[in-house]
Amino acid sequence: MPPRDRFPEAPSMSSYRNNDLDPWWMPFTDNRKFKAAPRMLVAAKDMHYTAADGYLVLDATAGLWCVNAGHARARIAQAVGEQALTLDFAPSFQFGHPLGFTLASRLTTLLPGDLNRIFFANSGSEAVDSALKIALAYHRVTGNAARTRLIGRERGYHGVGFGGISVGGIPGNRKLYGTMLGGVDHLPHTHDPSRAFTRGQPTTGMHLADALEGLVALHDASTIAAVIVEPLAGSTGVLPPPVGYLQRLREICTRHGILLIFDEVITGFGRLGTAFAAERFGVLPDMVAMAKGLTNGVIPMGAVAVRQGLYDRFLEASADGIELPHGYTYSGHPVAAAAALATLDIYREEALFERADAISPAFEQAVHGLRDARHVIDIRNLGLVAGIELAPGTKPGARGMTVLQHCFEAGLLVRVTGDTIALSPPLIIEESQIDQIVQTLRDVLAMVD
Ligand code: PXG
Ligand code: PLP
Repeated sequence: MPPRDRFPEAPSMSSYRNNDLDPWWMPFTDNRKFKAAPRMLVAAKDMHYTAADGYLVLDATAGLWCVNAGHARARIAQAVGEQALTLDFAPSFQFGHPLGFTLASRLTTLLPGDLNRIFFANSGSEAVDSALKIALAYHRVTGNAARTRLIGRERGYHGVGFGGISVGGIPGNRKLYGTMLGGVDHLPHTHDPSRAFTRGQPTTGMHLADALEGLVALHDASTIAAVIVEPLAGSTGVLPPPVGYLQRLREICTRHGILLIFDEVITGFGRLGTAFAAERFGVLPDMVAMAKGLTNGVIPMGAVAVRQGLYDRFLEASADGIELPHGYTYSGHPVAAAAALATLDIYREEALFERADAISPAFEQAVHGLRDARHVIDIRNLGLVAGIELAPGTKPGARGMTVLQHCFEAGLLVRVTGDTIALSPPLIIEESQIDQIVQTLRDVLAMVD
């Protein structure tokens, strides 16, 4: 990185002055504030973005938890370009193309157990909605039409479709949107503030899975279709699962004929040091939703992996005709499939999942070094993800946003969720860059109110 003033004036944005920023209604953004003082990114390579003023910004969040192999990888870019010139688009309703089948096969080799049937979508939200629909339809075609309830969890994030916000547990993402899906209930979240500064998985809290027995008692198992959880809750502040919790959920679901869906949109593709969290925790869910790292963020793509038995029941139930009336125009898009295959090649050849695992002790040690930094009230971590929770300032989230702004000016991209700083760097990160992240955060925390 070129030497630079750690806390310069906000970027001048001179090259953008004449642009009209109004038309783009930006997602999950305070549009008024952003457009008054835009944080503009114009280029990216490996571990860094280039801000509009030309200075480098170390990417501590892999974009939005998706650029696991680092930015602007030539191999992916070439695969995308070549595919767009070879077969730019092909319908996947009643037609196929080779790359879609190749990618589905490759994915099954990364997934545990018999999670070997792949349904393609274009984002995590679509993957989640697809998984929820498959769960409902599965019970219907197997003669359990009363199993229509879906169970999510408080502090869960499952994207922004109506299914995802219904099972999701973030009040702010739900309250503007009416009644959502009916018949949804939620498990309690697993965060325990009395366990602040726990390294890795908390050793207490497994019993929180038993709340599912309570919901079964309340609603009766015969009405419950599926439980969906993030193995590690990412968006709501990095909440690693208590030891034994996911195993317990699996046992209860199995006992009652309830499908278990892991939403691995963040935890998939090496974030926790294995291909999927299901492997790391040794728990086999019935479906896995994935997106983000699937294509290294280069082209949008999501997918649901389904255990073979579920798929087989659909085929048995429909002697002929379409067994699952569901799909997107861009399901299995050839250019996205090409991006995904090139991404998986990089993950394999550079052993990036193993690399994430190998570097995670140093990452844990470094981030927990911020324990005595100003405002810090908790630090949580697992694999290559960490949450650094700050005491709230004048109002919830305000201090988090101030930190994000100062970090950006100091050449560091972080993500904040409320007052928790979330770190999820590309898996190619070097130890010296981990040190830079921690030092910049320490400096910023010392100066913000
Ligand atoms: N499930 C999970 C577990 C996610 O983390 C989605 C579904 C939805 O994916 P799409 O591709 O539709 O956005 C996600 C997405 C953040 C942040 O900083 C997290 C996500 C997206 C944007 C920001 O917390 N996760
Ligand atoms: N709306 C209209 C009018 C459509 O014709 C379609 C698809 O054909 C959609 C929405 C759904 O779009 P997608 O398949 O890209 O999700």
